[in-house]
Amino acid sequence: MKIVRADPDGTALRVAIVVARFNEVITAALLDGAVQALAHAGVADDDVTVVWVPGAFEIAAVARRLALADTDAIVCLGAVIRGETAHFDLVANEAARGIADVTRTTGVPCIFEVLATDDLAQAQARAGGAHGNKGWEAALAAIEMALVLRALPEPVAR
Ligand code: INI
Repeated sequence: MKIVRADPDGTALRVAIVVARFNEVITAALLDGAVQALAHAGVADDDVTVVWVPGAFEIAAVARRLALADTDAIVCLGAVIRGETAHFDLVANEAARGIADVTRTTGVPCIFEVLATDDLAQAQARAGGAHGNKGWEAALAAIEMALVLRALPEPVAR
């Protein structure tokens, strides 16, 4: 039996973080958690690229560009907070779909950490509050996915 399970060792990995400015009070805290987790896991400071984009809707376009460059994994950070219009659903759904598409079409793992919450308090609880920091978790997931994919056999043409 072959079991593939990665240790959270980020040495020699290049990781990008794409972070939305919208709801920056939340996303900056997620970014903080992600950057700390990458350092904790051994990713060199020079191997981390942080790109700010206007909102969650724009994350996928930048993630795609980074995936086509020298990047082993991408952490996508945003916060979509429910308002009174359908904009919430449109932004949250398209961000999710766009980010998943980048992973599917490039093979570079993009970790989806766009919080979608009913209110600011729920977002704060997940950005360094009672529910921890989802940015930290996302960074560790990025390292794990990069290493798991690296440990698997190269794809063959079918
Ligand atoms: N962008 C977010 O990241 N979070 C939100 O909650 C949000 N809301 O609610 O509107 C939001 N909108 C902006 C959107 O991501 C785009 O930047 C904008 O529509 C321009 O394309």
